[in-house]
Amino acid sequence: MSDTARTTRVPTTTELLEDQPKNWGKWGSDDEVGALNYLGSREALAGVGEVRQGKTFTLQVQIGNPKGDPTFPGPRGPARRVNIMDRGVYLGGAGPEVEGDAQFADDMIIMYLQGSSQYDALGHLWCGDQIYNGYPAETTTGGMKKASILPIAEKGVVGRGVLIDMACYRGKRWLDKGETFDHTDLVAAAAQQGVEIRKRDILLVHTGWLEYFYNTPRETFYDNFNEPGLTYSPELVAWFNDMEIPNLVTDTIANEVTHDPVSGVWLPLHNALMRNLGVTFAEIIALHELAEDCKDDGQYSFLYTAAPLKVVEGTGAPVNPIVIK
Ligand code: UVW
Repeated sequence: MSDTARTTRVPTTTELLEDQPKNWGKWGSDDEVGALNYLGSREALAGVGEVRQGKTFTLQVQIGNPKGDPTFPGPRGPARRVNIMDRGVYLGGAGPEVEGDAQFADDMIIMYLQGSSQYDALGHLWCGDQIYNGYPAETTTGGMKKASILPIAEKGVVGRGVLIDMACYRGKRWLDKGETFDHTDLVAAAAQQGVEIRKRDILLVHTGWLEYFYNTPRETFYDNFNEPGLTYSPELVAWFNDMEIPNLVTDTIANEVTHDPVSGVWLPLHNALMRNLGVTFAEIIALHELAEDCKDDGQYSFLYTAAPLKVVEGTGAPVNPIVIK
C-alpha cells in the first residue's frame, strides 16, 4: 500500500513484533553469532556432500564498478579508492629510497562497510532499546561492543546452500519495485526447481535486483526506492525459526521489501529475523551468474562458504562468498 493510500497509523516496529519469537539467551547470555550456531561440522559436511562438479563461483560485486556501487539510500555512497604510491610518484621524484631498485604501487579505500557485498552484524539494526540477545542499544555507541561483525567473521559461514530463483519463478529478469514473496513462495519455487529446502540450509534468493541496478539509470533505480523481497508475517518468522535457517543471502541491498505493504513498517524482517532470531543477513550478493548456471545444470544446492572481514566493533563487513558445486 502506498503512503498516500494508507489510512491507519503505521505501528512502531516494537508494536508490530510484540508477540514474535526471540532466540535471546538460547545460545547463552554472551552469544553474538545467533543462528550461525546451527552450523557445525555436520552442516559443513552436508555442504561438502553437494559438491559434484568442481565448479566454483565468487559472489562479491565489484567494489568501485564504473557503473556504481549499489548502496542503501541515505548517507551511504560509493567506495573511493585512492592511489598513494605508483609509477607517477616515482616519476615526480617522490618515491621512497630503498636498497636496490624495486618500486611499488599502493592504495587505500574509503568505503561504507555496508556499501558493497557484506554481512550485517547481528547488532546492526534494532528497535526499542535492545539489540540482538537483549544487549542494550547503547553498546552500539562509538563502535559495536556487542554483536559486532567480528564474532561472525571469526566463526565463518559454511554449509549447504540452496539457491531460490524468484526472478525465474515469476518469469522475470528482475522483480519489480516493492514486489513481495514469502516462505510459501520459496518452497513452491524450490519444488519447481527440483530442490528441497532442508533444515539449517543457507538460503540464497535471486531476485535479479542487482542486474536491474547495473542496467538502469541511477535516478530510475532510486526513484521511490522500495526493493523487492521477502515480506513480514508471523508465519514467515515461524518458518525461519522452525527451519533453523542460519543465514539469508540475497542480491538486494537490504534482504527484504523495504516497506512492509501491510503495516507500512520499514524493514521489519531486520528486527523479526536478525535482531529477534539471530538470523545473519548477507546483502548485495552477486547471484546472477550462479542463477544462470543453476538454470543450465539443474543443480540448485551446493557448498556455500563465506567469511566477512574481521573488523573490530564493525556494524558489518565486506565479503566475497564462494560457492562450490
Ligand atoms: C540498512 O541499514 C538500512 O540496511 P542494510 O541492512 O541493508 O545495510
